[in-house]
Amino acid sequence: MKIPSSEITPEHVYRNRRQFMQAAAALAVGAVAAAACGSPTPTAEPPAPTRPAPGAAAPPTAGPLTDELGDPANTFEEITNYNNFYEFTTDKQKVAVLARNYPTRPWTVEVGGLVRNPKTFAIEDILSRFDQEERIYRLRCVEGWSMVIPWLGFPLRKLLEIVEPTSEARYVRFQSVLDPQRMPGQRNPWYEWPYVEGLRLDEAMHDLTILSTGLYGKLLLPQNGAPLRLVVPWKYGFKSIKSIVRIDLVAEQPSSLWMIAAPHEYGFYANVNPDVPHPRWSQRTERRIGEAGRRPTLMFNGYAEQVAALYAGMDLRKYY
Ligand SMILES: Nc1nc2c(c(=O)[nH]1)N[C@H]1C(S)=C(S)[C@@H](COP(=O)(O)O)O[C@H]1N2
Ligand SMILES: [Mo]
Repeated sequence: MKIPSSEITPEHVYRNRRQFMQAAAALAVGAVAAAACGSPTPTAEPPAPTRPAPGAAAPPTAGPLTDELGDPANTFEEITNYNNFYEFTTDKQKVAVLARNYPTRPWTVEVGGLVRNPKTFAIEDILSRFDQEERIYRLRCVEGWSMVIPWLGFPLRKLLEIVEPTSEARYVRFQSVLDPQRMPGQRNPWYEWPYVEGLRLDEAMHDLTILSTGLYGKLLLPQNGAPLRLVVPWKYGFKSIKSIVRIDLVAEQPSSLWMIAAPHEYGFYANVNPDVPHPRWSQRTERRIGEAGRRPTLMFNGYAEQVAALYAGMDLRKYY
């Protein structure tokens, strides 16, 4: 299935159609999943956007596409052409091209470890089983840039509830695909592949923590971590691991790729915090992609009200 570029929804159309899309998202993604099931050819292309039937009443006009602070979403172009995905390259502007034909079908995600009900999910199963909601989140990279991204996804909690963590489970460990044949960056010996990340179980169960399958109402493109990636909006972007193939419930705090590569620079928590500098630069400000100048970085990336309680009593300079 090849979609001509004329089929890719221009953003202003997406913005106006958004309320309709929100209602239709679950259905639309479900339909795509069904189609992918019957199709022998894997495709890295996004599905055609769902349109109202010809002659149907125009969808209600949605407000501007902004986050809850009123800041506009970054453009689809920006979000899909400025990426960190070290499996391909460390050059943010070349990830999109190098990842373009990365096959994301067939794809399965094994969920196991300390659970009563280990399960392997096919991506089609994930797309049809969980209602896909839109979440407009800020993404703040530890390097000091940020974007506002309209993700499509579902709370990680819903998947974890299905596998039933046992009482010994304290952390969740996530693993990206290992594929050095197709991922040139994985031949770089500076990093311990595959990419691994982790969350404390209560962080993983928090409602803001989602598994994302799409953005701007379309399935994820490879550069954004298709077909399934984590999004934890109050943590630095590197926690939001892409192209997940394995999720384990574990008793001990997992070590991430970044903790192993540079332990004094990257800790397990990685909560966005303007008061805790990176050893090599300040975290007080950030550059919003598409904006001139810099803006102040917000505690927990602006989600303090929702998540500060998770860290009550912890010294955030020590648990960085
Ligand atoms: N597997 C994997 N996941 C990853 C990365 C990576 O290199 N490999 N980079 C991280 C970093 S540093 C950031 S800032 C975000 C960027 O996500 P985006 O390209 O979708 O904006 O992905 C994160 N997830
Ligand atoms: Mo990042």
